[in-house]
Amino acid sequence: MSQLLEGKLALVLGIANKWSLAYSIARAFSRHGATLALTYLGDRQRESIEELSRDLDAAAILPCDVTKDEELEALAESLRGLDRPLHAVVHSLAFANKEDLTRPFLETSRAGFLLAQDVSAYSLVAVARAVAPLMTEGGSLSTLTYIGSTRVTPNYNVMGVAKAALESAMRYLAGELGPRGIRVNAISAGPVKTVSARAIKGFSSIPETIAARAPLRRNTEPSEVADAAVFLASDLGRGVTGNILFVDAGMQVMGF
Ligand code: IMJ
Repeated sequence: MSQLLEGKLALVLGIANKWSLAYSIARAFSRHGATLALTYLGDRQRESIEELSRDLDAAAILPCDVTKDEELEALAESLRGLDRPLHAVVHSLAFANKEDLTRPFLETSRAGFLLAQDVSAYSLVAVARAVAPLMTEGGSLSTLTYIGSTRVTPNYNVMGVAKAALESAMRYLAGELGPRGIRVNAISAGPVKTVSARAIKGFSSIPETIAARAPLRRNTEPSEVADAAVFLASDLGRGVTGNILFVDAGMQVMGF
């Protein structure tokens, strides 16, 4: 196995369970030699993330609610305590109220809109501000997005608007952090059966449609998303910033 991330410290936010894309990414990072710092949301997830990370080289498992500035500051402080530079960050989290992913978009409440923006888009800015000072040797910050940011996708609704903001924030951060050698990119993954996708009305018919229409005639595997994240975090990605890398079996190019 090539050790593309040998000697690097990587922070991965967004592991909720074994289906999480963040978990596939953490495993791939670990296989490629990275040391990990992982975050979880709330005490309920602490045990499951500890169990999931047993086989990984995790230097720290830390609580982090990205809507709370104090928790982001505490996260940065804990990472500073590891006394080594941070090289890679993966932001793989989103949230919208379930009702905003089922009712017509027109019915989106102000509070629901702001919640989706706060957790799913603003958090990239907040995380970047908290941890960029630790990335003293430069590095890579990657987030996860979805085609629903630019195309109308049934039920994606308020999340589509949040992903549009996330992608734009990614570009502005790339512009500002580039001079410090920090690259910022997004991976736009094809639909993957994670818990947060399966919770969606009508999701079960999507894999069949993708397999019939995507150029590769199949669905996206979590390991493919993880390998793209390794590329972006590694020196192989050194010339890439401000980009959206589609890992979607080619589905993005189809018009119909
Ligand atoms: C989510 C909603 C509607 C359609 C969707 C998705 N499709 C896919 C997703 C087609 C692939 C998954 N996705 C890309 C997401 O970003 C999911 C975000 C999400 C999911 C939930 C479910 C449970 C909940 N809140 C959520 N917030 C965000 O309560």
